[in-house]
Formats: sequence, C-alpha cells, structure tokens
Amino acid sequence: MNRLNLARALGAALFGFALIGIARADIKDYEFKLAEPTVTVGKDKIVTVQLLNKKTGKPVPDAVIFATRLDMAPDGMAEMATKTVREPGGEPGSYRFKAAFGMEGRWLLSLGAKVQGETGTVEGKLVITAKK
Ligand SMILES: [Cu+2]
Repeated sequence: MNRLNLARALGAALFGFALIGIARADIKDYEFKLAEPTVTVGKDKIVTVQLLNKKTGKPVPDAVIFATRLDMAPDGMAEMATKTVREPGGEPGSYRFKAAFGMEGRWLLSLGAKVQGETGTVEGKLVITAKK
C-alpha cells in the first residue's frame, strides 16, 4: 500500500467510525433539566424535570428513575434532606416529584435514570432555589 492509498483507507475508516457515532446514542447524550429553577417554600411542592437527548434536543419518555435525593448541600446543609415522591402526569419525557421545601435557599436534586436501549446510567444533579 502506498502513502496515498493508506491515507484513503484511513479516511474511509474514520468516516465509518463517524457514521457509527451518529447512529448509536450514548448514555452521555442524555441530560436532566429543570422545567423551573425555583420553587416556593412549603409542603407538597412539585418539581418537574425533563430528560433530554442532547443530540436531538428531544425529551425521552419511559425512562426508569431509580434514585433521587433532595438536600441542601449547595448551602452547606447536606444533612438537611427531604423526601421526594414521584407524581404521575406531565408531558412525555417529563418526570414530576413532590417534596416539602422547609427552608429558603438552594436544594440539590440528585437523580439517576435508565433509558430504554442504553447501557449505563444517566446521572443528574440539579440545583433548585426555594423562595418565599
Ligand atoms: Cu437548610
């Protein structure tokens, strides 16, 4: 194989890899986003989170959310945690949680999700500000 043919073969191989990269989604292509960055202090507040495919920009329905924690770590109160309960309803690709925000300030919502057809876990850490 001369230099030119080698370069062509290499180019073709890279192009092939690029195609595979486009066709196959990766668990890193997904992210959680808050529908609203703030919430009012009090009981039974609803937090809505969207799971998005970053490549397509589209919401991802039917994910299995299996780990959630809500605490005040961003304001130095990691031990101040509150319970989250999944709430039904919302748009496809949106996931709702009910929680009591007992104090003004920044709360950290930690999430994990399994997406159908993907290996690995989508992890998200979202800061929600509770205001009066
Ligand atoms: Cu606190």
